[in-house]
Amino acid sequence: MFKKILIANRGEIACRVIWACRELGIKTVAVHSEADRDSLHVRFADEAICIGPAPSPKSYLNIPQIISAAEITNVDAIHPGYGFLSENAHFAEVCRECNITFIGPSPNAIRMMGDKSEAKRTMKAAGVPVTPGSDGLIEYEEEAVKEAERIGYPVLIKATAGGGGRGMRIANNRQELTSAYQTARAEAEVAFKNSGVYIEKYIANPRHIEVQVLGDNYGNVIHMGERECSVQRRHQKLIEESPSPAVSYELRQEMGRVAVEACKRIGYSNAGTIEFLMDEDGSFYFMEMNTRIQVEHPVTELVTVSDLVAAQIRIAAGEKLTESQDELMFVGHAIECRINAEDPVTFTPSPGRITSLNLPTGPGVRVDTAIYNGYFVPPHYDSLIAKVIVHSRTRERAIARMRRALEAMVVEGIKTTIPMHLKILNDPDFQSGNISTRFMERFMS
Ligand code: MV4
Repeated sequence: MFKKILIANRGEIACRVIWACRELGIKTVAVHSEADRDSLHVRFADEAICIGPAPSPKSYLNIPQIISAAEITNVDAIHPGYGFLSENAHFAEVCRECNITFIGPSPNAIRMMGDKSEAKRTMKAAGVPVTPGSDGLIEYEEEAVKEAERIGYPVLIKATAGGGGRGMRIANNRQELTSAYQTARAEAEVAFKNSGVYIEKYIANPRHIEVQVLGDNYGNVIHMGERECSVQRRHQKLIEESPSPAVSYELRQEMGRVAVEACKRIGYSNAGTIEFLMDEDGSFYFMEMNTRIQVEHPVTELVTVSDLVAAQIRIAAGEKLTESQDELMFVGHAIECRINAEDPVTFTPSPGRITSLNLPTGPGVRVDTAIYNGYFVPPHYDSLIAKVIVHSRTRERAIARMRRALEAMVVEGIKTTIPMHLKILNDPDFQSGNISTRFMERFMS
């Protein structure tokens, strides 16, 4: 097992990784920007090193600085958390060259899944259902026209270097296709310096459902069920839950089976997430694969009684998966609300000092956070300040528990999205599980 790990991240996920390391008896090294001197991850780590000024390109994305910190402190491994360098294949390669274990999948797996068109082709070849569309990149407009006619309008042009909703253009007919294709290409070139695009059938009102997978270095892969992530705004998830109210036992078996089969075929190791679009008729299609631990991993941890971060570390250290698919149990229902330092109506960021704080506790309530009373929420980073996660026997009870928890939560001095969450929890469509990726559009109007 590793003796010492460097955490190349900040905020709640850096703390989450430190907790896992402490339980495993592993020493920790925090890295931080000048704006994060007073952060909890710095205080709770055994050692801390300042790696640069507040802007992330100069600190949390600064590979030479992070590698230097790792060499000075003589760590065995680096945990990248989510965001920042977590899906940077080059960084994973640099770690390998420096004899530091990158806690995540191989550089090749990261690179392959980072190219959305290649990821889709790989998944299709591995037997995963994919949205009808082009088999690879579309090089000419005539090709786009031909494909669109074959699959039928409306179609979506997607940037292969995109993902997470960036670089997509819809075309409802032949007239719209020309500009959709040209704009998508031009935008992709500017945004990603890669103009590659592919085309697929547009699914009008889908759910976002993702399957958690875990693979070790010996070819063993298990799935840990699905997460329903349809409640989002501008591709930022707001609420996630497990199980999905739209997924039956049989559908879970089927989605899990294809996810595991695909990971075995590509030799995937460590934690990963396969994202699906689910149609109103229950058919599901591969969308993207995330090769990192995700923000919403706690809902899976609660329903499977597991520790995904500890599992990531054990796998990276060369241990075998300890549980087989048959041994894994799913218990009850978990919901996560992401609490952001934002105006709950306009969603504009609200950094500043926290002048009063009460975090919810009690049966079935977990809070993943790095804030404390008197903490200054810096303006330089993502506005996520806490994740409130509840667990109960049923979805209905989990919703009641979340409402109770959020009503007891006090964060003064900054605006937060707590009032928005309470409103969603009271919505009849949310309560009946009648949600899709368009839920927030309806909800806001
Ligand atoms: C789609 C789609 C409909 N049809 N693909 C958005 C994020 C990126 N990963 C892919 N996305 C979508 N792809 C087809 N063929 C609709 C979306 C989409 C979406 C997906 C998941 C969650 C929220 C979303 C919001 C708008 C659009």
